[in-house]
Amino acid sequence: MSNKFLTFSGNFRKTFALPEGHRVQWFPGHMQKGIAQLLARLRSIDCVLEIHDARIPFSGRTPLFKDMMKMKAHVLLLNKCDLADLSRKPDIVKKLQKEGVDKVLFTNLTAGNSKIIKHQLFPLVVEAIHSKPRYNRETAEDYEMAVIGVPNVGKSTFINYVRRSHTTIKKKSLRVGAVAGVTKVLSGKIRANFNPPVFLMDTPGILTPQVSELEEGMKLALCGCFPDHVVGEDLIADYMLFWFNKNSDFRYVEHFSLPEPTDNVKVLLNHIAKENQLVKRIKSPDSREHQFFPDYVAAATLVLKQFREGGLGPVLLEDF
Ligand SMILES: Nc1nc2c(ncn2[C@@H]2O[C@H](COP(=O)(O)OP(=O)(O)OP(=O)(O)O)[C@@H](O)[C@H]2O)c(=O)[nH]1
Ligand SMILES: [Mg+2]
Repeated sequence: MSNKFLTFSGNFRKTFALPEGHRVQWFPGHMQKGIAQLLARLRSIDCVLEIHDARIPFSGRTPLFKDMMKMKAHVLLLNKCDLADLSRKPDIVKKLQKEGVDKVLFTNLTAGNSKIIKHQLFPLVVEAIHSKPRYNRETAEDYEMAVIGVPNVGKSTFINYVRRSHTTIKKKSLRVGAVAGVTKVLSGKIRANFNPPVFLMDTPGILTPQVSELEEGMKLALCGCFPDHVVGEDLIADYMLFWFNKNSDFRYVEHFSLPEPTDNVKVLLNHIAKENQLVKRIKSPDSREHQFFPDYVAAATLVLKQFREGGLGPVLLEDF
């Protein structure tokens, strides 16, 4: 954290609010369909492997997944650790345990070789499976897992990674992408290991139809779990600014070469638009001449890209 502004006595907002009429909500038809398909296949699944973003270990996990956790063996993978501040990892693990999540792994799927996936994943999954009744699958020798989670947390990347590193199968990789909603349908069984025999099933990212807590929704949006236009690029950038200021964390000032901290997102976006010559040309209806304005959406898109690529350093977007 940059110390230079630690004594800055700006009058920052204490709470975050959206302008009237704005909501953080995204529940397209493919999610509803995905839930129905997933529930229909649940009988043949031994374990749900939930992937979530390590920057928000407690926020935004869909209630449906918490219910599934009670019925099926469950392992939580907190992914994108390269972007997360994990200096309080033992506290995170403890809090998750209190919430009933006792099998957690921390992963970074951009690293070429994950020792955690190589050595810890399958033993933990097998342990989880044998700690719960398997009912109709009691005598099955293979293990079938559904990879579930909110959008854009790395579910498809994980399956590609495991298949590549644990098998010799040369098949086309699943489609992945840095935007929410790339996978829209459940996949078939994908072999992910020979011994023990493990099959994975990819699923579309699923959100709750109604996000009840505004900040929880904004954290998901900041981590890219919604398409940006659904919430608004400038509003997400505003939440980022709010969060940094609230935590007296002024890394953004240095990173974006601002003269000092600000609680006004327009100041930040104006500055970025100017520095990067991001302008919008609009024809005046009266004079029919072109007028030039800072392009706030383009500036906010740039801010979010840098945040999500880790340009501002690792973060943990939780208060606990
Ligand atoms: N920095 C970082 N990026 C990751 C990691 N794992 C996956 N990604 C990136 O995250 C983005 C989303 O990955 P996907 O695998 O498509 O995510 P998904 O959960 O399948 O997303 P949906 O299909 O939309 O639900 C891609 O740009 C990946 O390259 C990670 O550990 N660290
Ligand atoms: Mg996917």
